[in-house]
Amino acid sequence: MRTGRWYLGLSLLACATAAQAEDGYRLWMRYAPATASQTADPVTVRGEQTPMLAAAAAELRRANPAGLGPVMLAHANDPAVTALRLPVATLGDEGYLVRSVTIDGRPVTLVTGTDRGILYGTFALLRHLATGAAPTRIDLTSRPRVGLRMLNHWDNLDGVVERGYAGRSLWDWWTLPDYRDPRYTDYARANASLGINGTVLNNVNAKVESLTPRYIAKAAALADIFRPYGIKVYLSARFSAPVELGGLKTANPKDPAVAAWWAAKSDEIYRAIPDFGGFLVKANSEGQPGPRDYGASHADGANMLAAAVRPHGGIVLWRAFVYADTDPNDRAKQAYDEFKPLDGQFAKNVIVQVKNGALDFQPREPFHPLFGAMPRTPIAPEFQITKEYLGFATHLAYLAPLFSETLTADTHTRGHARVSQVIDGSLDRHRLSAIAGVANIGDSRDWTGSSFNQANWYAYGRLAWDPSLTPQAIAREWAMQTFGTDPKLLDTVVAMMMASREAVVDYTGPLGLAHLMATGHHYGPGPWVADLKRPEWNPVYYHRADAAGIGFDRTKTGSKAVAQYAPGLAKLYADPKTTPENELLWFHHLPWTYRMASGATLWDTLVQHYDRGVATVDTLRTQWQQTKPLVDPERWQKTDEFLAVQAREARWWRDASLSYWMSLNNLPLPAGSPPPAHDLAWYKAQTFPYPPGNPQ
Ligand code: BDP
Repeated sequence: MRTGRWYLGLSLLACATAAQAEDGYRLWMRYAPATASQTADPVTVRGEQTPMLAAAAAELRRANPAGLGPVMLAHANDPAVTALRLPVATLGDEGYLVRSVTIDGRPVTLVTGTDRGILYGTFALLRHLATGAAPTRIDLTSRPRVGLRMLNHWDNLDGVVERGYAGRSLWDWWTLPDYRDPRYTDYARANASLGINGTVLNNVNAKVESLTPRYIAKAAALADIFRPYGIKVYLSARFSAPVELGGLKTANPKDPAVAAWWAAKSDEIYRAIPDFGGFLVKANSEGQPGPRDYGASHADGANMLAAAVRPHGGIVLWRAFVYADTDPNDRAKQAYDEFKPLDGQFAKNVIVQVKNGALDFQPREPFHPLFGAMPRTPIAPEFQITKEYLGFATHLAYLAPLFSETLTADTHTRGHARVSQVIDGSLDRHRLSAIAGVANIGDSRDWTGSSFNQANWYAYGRLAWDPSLTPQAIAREWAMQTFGTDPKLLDTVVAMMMASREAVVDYTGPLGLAHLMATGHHYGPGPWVADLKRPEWNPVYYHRADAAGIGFDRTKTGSKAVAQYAPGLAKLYADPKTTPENELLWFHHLPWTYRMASGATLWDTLVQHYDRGVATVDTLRTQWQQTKPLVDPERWQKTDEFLAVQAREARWWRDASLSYWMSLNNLPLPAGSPPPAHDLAWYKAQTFPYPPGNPQ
């Protein structure tokens, strides 16, 4: 008896632990274990059982949400659906309609659309239920605003992820194509749940080997796994491949032999991957080869590749992230200067991919002036989901406010068009539209290196589907699915998320300062760095601080970058009084004693921001403490320890930055603001060999 009870007790304990053990692997798809009262098989699939419908049905069976009752997956043209006269005409290729209906006298939840629509509708239904909706009287309908919703993996073939902070590459190139890690399927499920429909497998700093038959076969294996989840694969292409792989003397895009090489290469890829998406290209940027090496333009290069994939329905995503040390111009102006004149010259299947800001994924940048400036060219924004400049995986920084800030920005072109209207193609009636996010995914058990980093993958996907969703609403639905539905927990977690990005801005570079990070790894502070070989790699190039003032003058007395914006906006940016305060020093060089709208000096205001950043992180820690009884121990503990790191490092950022600014301006700290913990020499002496994600 005693032994029996002991066993029972132990197994109950084991169950409880198993139920509570969470390592983050399941992301936001934490389906509850089935209970006896649930429908044995909740799904019927009408019509042809395509692989995509099978994937959708499998997901429903896996989730088997409590109380849902029977679900029917049926194409919008199925007679059972047409008989219902539902508003399916506007769903397009990917939209869905999910509704509680009666078919043959039986109540069912109908998920309808195309194959893809049904897949996305299935995930929308599961999200709807996981975020607290009642399983009866369901009525959901949505279609994506942007056509190509892509992840860009900066994964190298040796498994190192450039700017990756979540372990090594998820792609085990060595064992592919023979071993198909089940994790690849889980990756596809997670992306499909958000509506992501394309993935670039390899780094934009591309190695030519990814275009060899050996690696094409590996990419084909991944494409096979992703296909039922609606995800196409793309490859980053190295422009010099015809020379390095093909043995040609040149990669000049105007040379017919070069064009023929790419056409043959494309044919070869499409034989292995019939629905291959196309190429992403980083050309003539940071040492990458490109058409400029041959006196040809970016349009010449892009169009030559576009012609190669065009017969197969492929596209080319050509990056506008270009700047040259030979160009004395403000680096933030160079992409616009080079690309704007090419508007109208790109082939129909080319999309120009533009970083959200003109510099490089900073915690805050004004939106890139190319948005709205190339009406004859589809423009895709590129966001960085991985937090190269926002504290890697350790710091909590919820990025939806950053993404959304760009997407909702008023371009002041053609009325007050938002960036989202430019990039979704609606403003200029483009057939193609795309959005790209540099992935934060690696092989770490929780995929992204921290629980809260999962929210950035999630938020990117949700905004790619619908750029008008609010960061707050996305945070709440993510938190509900990730941590649970307790209202106190949700309020706390959402409040933490919503404050977090601004905190990072505050302690790293407030009021429009940018690129103040230390060399190479971009993790800690280095505003003093002035010795790198290219001027525009040095923080001093960006802040231009001296005894008298701080900031980069981009007005007509400076680099004139303001003139790249539409006249209405350029006018606002031209005057410090009408420039948004959070972008002030991006556009203006001002005296330390400049009076802000509040009446306080610029210096005192700057210090207040640093102090506020540190204080906000302290608050995040306190808030997280309150969640302890409501979150499973494993995820709670890791987050708690990371927040302690962030609190320490926010102080480090503040103290190092203030020490440096004070060494220039000799001003005292405002009353109540504590002195830095160390002197400037100490901060300058800190080194961090072998940081993750940093190409060596
Ligand atoms: C910078 C990164 C670098 C990337 C580059 C790019 O530091 O690793 O290769 O962007 O986007 O932010 O190409």
